[in-house]
Amino acid sequence: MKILLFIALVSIVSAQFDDFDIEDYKDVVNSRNFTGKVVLVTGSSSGIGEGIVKLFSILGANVVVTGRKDTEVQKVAKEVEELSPKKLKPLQLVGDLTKSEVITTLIANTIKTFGKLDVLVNNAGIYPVTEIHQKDLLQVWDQVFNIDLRAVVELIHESVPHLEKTNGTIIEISSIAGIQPISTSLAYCPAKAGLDMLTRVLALELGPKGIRVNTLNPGVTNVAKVDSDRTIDDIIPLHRVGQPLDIAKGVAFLASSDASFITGANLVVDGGLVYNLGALFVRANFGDFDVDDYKQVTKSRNFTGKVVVVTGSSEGIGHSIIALFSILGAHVVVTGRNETVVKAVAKEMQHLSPYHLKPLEFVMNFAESEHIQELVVNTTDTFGKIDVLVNAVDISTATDITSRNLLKVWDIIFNVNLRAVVELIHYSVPHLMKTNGTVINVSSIGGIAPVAYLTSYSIAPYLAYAPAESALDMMTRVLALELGPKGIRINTIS
Ligand SMILES: *[C@@H]1O[C@H](CO)[C@@H](O)[C@H](O)[C@H]1NC(C)=O
Ligand SMILES: *[C@@H]1O[C@H](CO)[C@@H](O)[C@H](O)[C@H]1NC(C)=O
Ligand SMILES: *[C@@H]1O[C@H](CO)[C@@H](O)[C@H](O)[C@H]1NC(C)=O
Ligand SMILES: *[C@@H]1O[C@H](CO)[C@@H](O)[C@H](O)[C@H]1NC(C)=O
Ligand SMILES: *[C@@H]1O[C@H](CO)[C@@H](O)[C@H](O)[C@H]1NC(C)=O
Ligand SMILES: *[C@@H]1O[C@H](CO)[C@@H](O)[C@H](O)[C@H]1NC(C)=O
Ligand SMILES: CC(=O)N[C@H]1CO[C@H](CO)[C@@H](O)[C@@H]1O
Repeated sequence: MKILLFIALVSIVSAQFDDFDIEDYKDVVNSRNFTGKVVLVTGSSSGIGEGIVKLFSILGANVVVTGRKDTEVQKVAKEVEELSPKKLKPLQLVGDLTKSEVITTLIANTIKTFGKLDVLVNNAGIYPVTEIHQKDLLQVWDQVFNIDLRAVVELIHESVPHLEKTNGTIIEISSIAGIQPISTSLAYCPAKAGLDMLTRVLALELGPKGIRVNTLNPGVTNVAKVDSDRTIDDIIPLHRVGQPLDIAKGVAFLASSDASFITGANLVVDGGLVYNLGALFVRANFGDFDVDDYKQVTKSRNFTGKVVVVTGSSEGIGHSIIALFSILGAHVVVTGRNETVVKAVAKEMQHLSPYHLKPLEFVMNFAESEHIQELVVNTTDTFGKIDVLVNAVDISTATDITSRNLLKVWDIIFNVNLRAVVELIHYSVPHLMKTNGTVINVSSIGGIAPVAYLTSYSIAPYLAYAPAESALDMMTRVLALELGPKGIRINTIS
């Protein structure tokens, strides 16, 4: 019945629209001819970016070569010029994309030199090893998020007026690490998950403006031109690591007219590796539980003797969570920005507690590093330990790519909804290890599917919120790999 209805709908739809002209079919032969197009690729002085810019030059485009090292940019620019069928001279730009001036100059010079922009490829990125316990975690975290995500948003913000004029397209180079967590990539995986979600939110906002936005997720790619690692080759279903050309071909496809109906997509170019990462991990077999473990389940809702910290617990969801834990017998910590409210909630919790336990009151601003550290110190000073950490602070302001205060909203949301959470977990882990504790973060369905608020006639997308929540969900998965062996469970509720 359902199938019949579906077929009926399809035929009604196809009756209303004409198919493309036969000339459009014939044009597919020329779809990889980028003559007359202007293509900007960030981080194109080496590796994957170098491969992309070279391929576009061979396909006839005017290209922009960018990178942080002058000599590398010059070398690649020279090679690119030789590869161009018409020996087109590329524009060169050396600079650090985390600086706003560099981004402004990059776009201004591209328009000055070539008069327009057709294809923007955001490829520049870094992927240092990061784990929750490392001392310089927040410093590395900031670097990764600034380069891999924030600079991308800023560059797109500056490019949109130009891409609108050309029906241009944006391609983000992400990673399979944005889809599948890797235990030593605590910053990289969430940043890439955020990037993938950014693509989906932008597809909603920029589609009506004629701009397509897609993501390409490479797997293990050989950028150093050395013999690849046998073990990696073995677990990749196609039995070899990728080459920059494999990625460049995917980008050329997404940029071409062959992809004219594709937006908001993830194109995975990894030889099938993403589905086989599990082969990297060897799992031990555990015996069944004792029957007493089954009986313990009757007491599983009794939190007597447990210490529960809930951020943002003076209002909303956080307030409800802490009320339930108080009723279940736990010691709780009430946090919030407003002292009067924190005091009132603490009093209410004491009343709800079966033992009339007095909560710890903690007035704080979640964007302040010192407050986060002090929260952990004061909790352990007062109660001697932490068993459960619930992150329920949440800012969900809507914003969009053209908004003037975009980066201001972006920074607030990423600082409070994501960076502060990482920092709090960082300080809590030594204590949670002692109690086999658990971390729960309250995320949002906004981290799973892109969200747009529908006001009467226009949409106000969650351009910053959805990527931040998506990054948070991915951070949970990376931490689950790292903290599991330490006896700490971590989960997200969306
Ligand atoms: C690409 O298109 C240009 C003009 O649009 C044409 O001059 C050129 O011959 C084409 N190149 C190829 C390889 O078909
Ligand atoms: C962009 O696309 C629209 C709608 O398909 C079309 O009307 C317009 O001519 C295109 N503009 C350019 C510069 O190709
Ligand atoms: C919860 O456990 C504590 C001790 O572990 C016990 O004293 C208390 O009666 C239990 N509460 C309930 C409601 O079962
Ligand atoms: C704190 O909350 C109280 C009660 O809701 C309110 O009257 C007061 O204005 C708030 N203070 C600040 C600084 O927001
Ligand atoms: C944390 O504890 C210290 C020392 O007891 C105290 O001075 C400080 O006010 C507490 N911080 C907060 C935010 O309650
Ligand atoms: C934590 O879990 C380990 C392994 O299950 C166990 O040996 C240890 O006693 C537990 N520690 C606490 C404090 O519950
Ligand atoms: C600080 C924090 O709690 N971060 C995330 C988890 O919970 C909130 C509430 O839904 C999320 O939106 C936050 O981003």
